[in-house]
Amino acid sequence: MVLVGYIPKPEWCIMTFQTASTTRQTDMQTDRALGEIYKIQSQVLLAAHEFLHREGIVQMMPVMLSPVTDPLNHEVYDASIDYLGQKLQLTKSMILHKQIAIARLDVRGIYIISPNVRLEKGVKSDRHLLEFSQLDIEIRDMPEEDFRRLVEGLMVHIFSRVKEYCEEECLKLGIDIIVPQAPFRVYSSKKLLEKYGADFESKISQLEKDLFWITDFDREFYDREDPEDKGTYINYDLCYPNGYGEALSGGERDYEYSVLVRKILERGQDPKDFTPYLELARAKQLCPSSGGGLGIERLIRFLTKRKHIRETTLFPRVPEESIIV
Ligand code: ASN
Repeated sequence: MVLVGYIPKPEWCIMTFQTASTTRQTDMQTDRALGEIYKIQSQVLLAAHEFLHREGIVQMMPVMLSPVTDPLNHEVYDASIDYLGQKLQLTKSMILHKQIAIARLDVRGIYIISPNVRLEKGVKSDRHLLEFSQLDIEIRDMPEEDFRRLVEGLMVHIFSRVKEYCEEECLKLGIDIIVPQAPFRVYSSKKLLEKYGADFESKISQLEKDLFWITDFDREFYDREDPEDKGTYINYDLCYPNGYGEALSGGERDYEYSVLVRKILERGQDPKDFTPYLELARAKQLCPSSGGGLGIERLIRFLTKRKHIRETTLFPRVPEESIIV
């Protein structure tokens, strides 16, 4: 039995490389498009490391098991295991650990390339995976505007590098890289909601021609609420144009114990589910910071103009589909 033979070959790939030989040996299939996509992904990661290293931001390794993780702003199936009587959750995002780390370490900022597991409920979309990678960044004492400038620099650097160093791969995939123009346009979510209704993010993404920001979302408890203007949130999403949707989400953070507990309760969550994190907040072991997480597969999908996010990975975990290998 040859295992690779059991990976179904997506139709898009056969179509793209109809004339190319897809057989290396009689029983072994190669995937030409994915090979080019992974070469581009390698360049993306190299460029991200280079940019963040130059900025004095330090890489940490991901945490995969913990009694606490991101509550998210939507419901997912439970992804926890029992280890010797302790309930440990698979990481949904590194947010809580980022906040703990940035307060503990004497560094300007940290980043992690982290696997995230989110067992989505009833999600039908071309940009969700149950398991994906997030480039998660957190910078100490940084106002949101400075963080957005940093991310703009990061994106311009990544796109420029891919354009310069992946000419051959882009040609084979039939794509053209357009380097975004910073500063990116900024929209407020409240104004977009008035104009386009609940589905505003996807509507504005279809209309825009370059990367853009949307600010001020009422979502997870850790994103900072303006203390002078309750109901206003100092957070943001970075979005791709041409309908590709969200790229990064993040914000300034709340870090004071009483504020965090109030916001957890306001969201109908149980402070007990966050005990180790809240204990650190109570002991004043959290600090002001800004950060965000950039979805790697979504970035690759946008750069390589793939229709579905599944086309960016050899081992897609697509909501409501069984996992082959
Ligand atoms: N990584 C995001 C952040 O830094 C959180 C998330 O992915 N839910 O805010």
